[in-house]
Amino acid sequence: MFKHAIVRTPGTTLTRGITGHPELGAPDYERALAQHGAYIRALESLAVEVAVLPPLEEYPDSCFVEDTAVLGETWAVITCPGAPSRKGEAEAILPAIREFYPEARIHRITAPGTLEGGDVMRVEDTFYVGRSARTNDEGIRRFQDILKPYGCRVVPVALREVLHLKTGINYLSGRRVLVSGEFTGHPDFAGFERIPVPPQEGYAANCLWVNGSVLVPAGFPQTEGALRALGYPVLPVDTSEYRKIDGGLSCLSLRF
Ligand code: CIR
Repeated sequence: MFKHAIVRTPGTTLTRGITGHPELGAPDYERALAQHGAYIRALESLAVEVAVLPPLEEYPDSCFVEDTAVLGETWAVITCPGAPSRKGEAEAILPAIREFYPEARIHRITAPGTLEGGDVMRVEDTFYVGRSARTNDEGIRRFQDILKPYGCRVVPVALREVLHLKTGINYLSGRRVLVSGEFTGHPDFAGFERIPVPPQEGYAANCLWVNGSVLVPAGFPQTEGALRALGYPVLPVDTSEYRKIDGGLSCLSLRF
């Protein structure tokens, strides 16, 4: 169960967020704000208390708070984002983390290590970590050292196509994962029940399991139908403006 979430309101500079898909155009700020509000309400409807942080105009991608920390029940890890323009976001999330965790349980990934939370997928006490353009071996090693005393296991996963691990695979519950592209047949996840999203709905692999329900990006009927058929209550949430800068449902919050 998640009791809390932390989100950050996007700033107007969101329109300059990093993107691998410039052909989609820049996000519409007003629409992005409205979508952010609806996202918060969806989490609240699932009994999650949401802490909303103020915009950080100097960091265009700072609404994607998931990348700045990894949060367990009793510990927190502040990451070291691999994207140069996002490095300062890690320091900026600290005050919010201190509201929930004692200093001795707040750990840090430091340079030359890099790690972004979008590369970390938790399955109970195992943390799968994508080795990506944003997360390097040193970052994964450091993450492993931090988590070991807490009895958690870290499994590195090499990525080929996606930005972050959770761009292409997300844990639902009951050893079930939603997968797209390279994860459809990935050997590291052979022990899971894999729910494939069709190639034209690849973006919807980034769904978010929250307290028994699943938030699904709006506009992906086959994925939505597959989840409903599995018995999950489904909440469609429109993330069209975040998609333009490679963001999805999970990136927009830290949940714990
Ligand atoms: C970036 O490239 O860093 C942002 N435009 C998107 C971050 C998405 N975050 C995530 O998947 N966890």
